[in-house]
Amino acid sequence: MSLPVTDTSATTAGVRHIDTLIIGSGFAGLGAAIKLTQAGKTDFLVLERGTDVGGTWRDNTYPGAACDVPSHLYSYSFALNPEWTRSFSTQPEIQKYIQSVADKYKVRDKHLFGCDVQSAHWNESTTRWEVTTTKGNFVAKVLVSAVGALCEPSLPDIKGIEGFQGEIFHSARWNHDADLTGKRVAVIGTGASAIQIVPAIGKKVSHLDVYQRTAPWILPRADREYTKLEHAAFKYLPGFQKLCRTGIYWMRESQVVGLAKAPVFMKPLQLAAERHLRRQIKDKDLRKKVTPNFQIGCKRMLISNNYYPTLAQDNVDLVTDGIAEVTADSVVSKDGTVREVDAIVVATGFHVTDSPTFEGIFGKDGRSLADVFDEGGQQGYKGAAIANFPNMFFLVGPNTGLGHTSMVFMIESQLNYLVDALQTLDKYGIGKIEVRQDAQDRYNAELQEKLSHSVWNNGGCASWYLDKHGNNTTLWPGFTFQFRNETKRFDLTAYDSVATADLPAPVHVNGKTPGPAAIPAQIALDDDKVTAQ
Ligand code: N01
Repeated sequence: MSLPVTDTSATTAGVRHIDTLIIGSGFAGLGAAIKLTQAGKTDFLVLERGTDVGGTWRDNTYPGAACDVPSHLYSYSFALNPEWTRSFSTQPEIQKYIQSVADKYKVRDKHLFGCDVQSAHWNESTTRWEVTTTKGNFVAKVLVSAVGALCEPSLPDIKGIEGFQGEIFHSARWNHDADLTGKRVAVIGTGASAIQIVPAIGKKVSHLDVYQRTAPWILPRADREYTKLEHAAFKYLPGFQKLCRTGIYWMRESQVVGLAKAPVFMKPLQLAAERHLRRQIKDKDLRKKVTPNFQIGCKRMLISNNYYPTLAQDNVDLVTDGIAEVTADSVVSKDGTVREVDAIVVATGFHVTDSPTFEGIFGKDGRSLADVFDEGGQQGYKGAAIANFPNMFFLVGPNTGLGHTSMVFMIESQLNYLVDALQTLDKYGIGKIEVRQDAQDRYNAELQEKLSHSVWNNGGCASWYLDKHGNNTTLWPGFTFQFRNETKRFDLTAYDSVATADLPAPVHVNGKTPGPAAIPAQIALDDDKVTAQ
């Protein structure tokens, strides 16, 4: 097993003991490594199944991959990048940025790459997480999940698809060895990934069939390269880049009113999308096919200037009849038409509310996270903790997703909360902490009440924002600055906590006996901290 250079964990009988284990090194896990280091913590490790940092931006290398949030906002506030070449960065540039941040903050040696976490079990008698990975076993006091929502590709359950003899791959697992030049290609799906892939390959393939189940709303993409003068200003004019970032932030934030509070205010955006469609597609039949049948914002709003024109190309067909089956060399639509293809690109999204990752994490009562979510829906507290899973914190947990702006902003809010939580455990010598079920229930009742007014719940669409119970367990129903305020400080009163000294069995961590036992009574009375009541 290869150990990181500065690994400080103790090993007993092949099991490594460590204070905090972080799973995943995308924006969230990498940010956690940086913030924990800055907070003076050294006894932690990031387990990453890939061979590099970057998460979804490392994995999604499909042609045309780019961000639909402007770069100046889609970056860490503590690591602004004056080098962005354009307003909406492409995947290679974002991945390069993430790598440069890992280098700048010198946290690569806190990572164990190529380490796939297979299971994590909470042991109530030792009050430790027992974690099994492809690179050995760990025992940790605190487990942090930073696995992200868009990491497990969701494959369509289509009759015969496993028997297809040509090239077939998911958008997030692009096969760069498969040359699509001059080939007949089918793209299944018309979500955020597909609408970038279709224009990127539309001219090089001989024929392209795009299989659409639901037409998405698409807005113009105000993308352009930055000028030399702008670059100089980002670099040398103090505060200029921050000012741009702030401007983008508030422009984006203004969409929350329509998305989350009063969907009627989405009308101007829908009119803009309708105008975009009319301008770019002249053919009446095609126009009809690509006109969505739900309110804008209900599903993720997409932005593209070249998707519609690609659909209008002679070598491209938009198929809306639904897929009946896939044979060895063709896709058969429900009207019986057989379309022969050499390759299929599966752009059907991700397991968001039913991620396989949840199946391997077992809480206090032995139930897996998948079982808990399956029964009650994906519920948590402030996206950071889940009842029955002590000493575990989440980054990009339930109801922290967004439909309008940068996830990095939400991640940084969660990092504030995480660091304050870990410091609170240290400060008061807490050995075990678990969010109270009543606090979590109250929190979720409030969330669902707010979401009941949103376009995501009322816009007339089916989306991955909603789970199988019909609850929206993915999105934050308000302004992101509200989330920032709610997560500024760790609110101990929403948790049941036990001092290390009061735990039933003596716990030995890395050869050290954990610190002070008394959790001051006034904590429970500190109104300032009672944000969940
Ligand atoms: O996935 P999706 P994605 N048969 O779930 C269709 C982020 N992202 O990878 O709408 C046929 O959105 C499905 O149809 P329907 C962003 O948050 C960001 O595109 O369910 N079709 C849909 O059209 C985004 O929301 C960026 O009826 C099937 C598509 O496949 C998230 O990632 C870029 C099907 C899936 O769309 C996911 O985006 C890319 C089936 N059996 C991604 N199953 C940017 O920043 C599903 N579909 C630009």
